[in-house]
Amino acid sequence: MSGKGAPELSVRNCGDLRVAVIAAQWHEKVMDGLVDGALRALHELGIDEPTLLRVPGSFELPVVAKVLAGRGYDAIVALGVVIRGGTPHFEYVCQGVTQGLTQVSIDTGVPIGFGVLTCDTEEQALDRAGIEGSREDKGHEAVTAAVATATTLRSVSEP
Ligand code: DLZ
Repeated sequence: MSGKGAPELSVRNCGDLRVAVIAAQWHEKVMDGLVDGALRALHELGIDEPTLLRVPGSFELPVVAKVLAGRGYDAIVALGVVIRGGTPHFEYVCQGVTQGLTQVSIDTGVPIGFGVLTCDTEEQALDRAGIEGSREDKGHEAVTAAVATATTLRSVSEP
């Protein structure tokens, strides 16, 4: 199951990479699907002992990503679900987590798979959670993208 428009990435020789998955806890059913998809993708890639850490909400993902990026991980995968409510909080959480993860990745040079769903409804999120009936599997996609990027970076030798 690959998302509409998402490339079929071929990633090889990555079983020795150190990968951490950080998962928020809001919207449990969707999160369970994202975490399962991420762990399945890692297993398919031969990465069988990833670190899995939970944080309260998506807003807490960047700080943990930053600390892990400084501890030798080759790739990090951030998973979360933010669903629009009746207040501007949605925009602030989405902006904080997106900008935070982007900044951490660029500042540290560690690729971060962006598996944070930002949806108007729970139905939209479930459709992307990689569970039965979903059309997309964003946890799986985020792992593949992060690991593919880490292998690309590893292939570029230092001058
Ligand atoms: C506060 C909040 C709200 C309203 N909605 C979500 C959400 O849909 N998804 C999510 O992951 N987290 C949400 N949070 C919690 C914030 O991410 C954060 O954990 C709190 O503001 C505490 O810092």
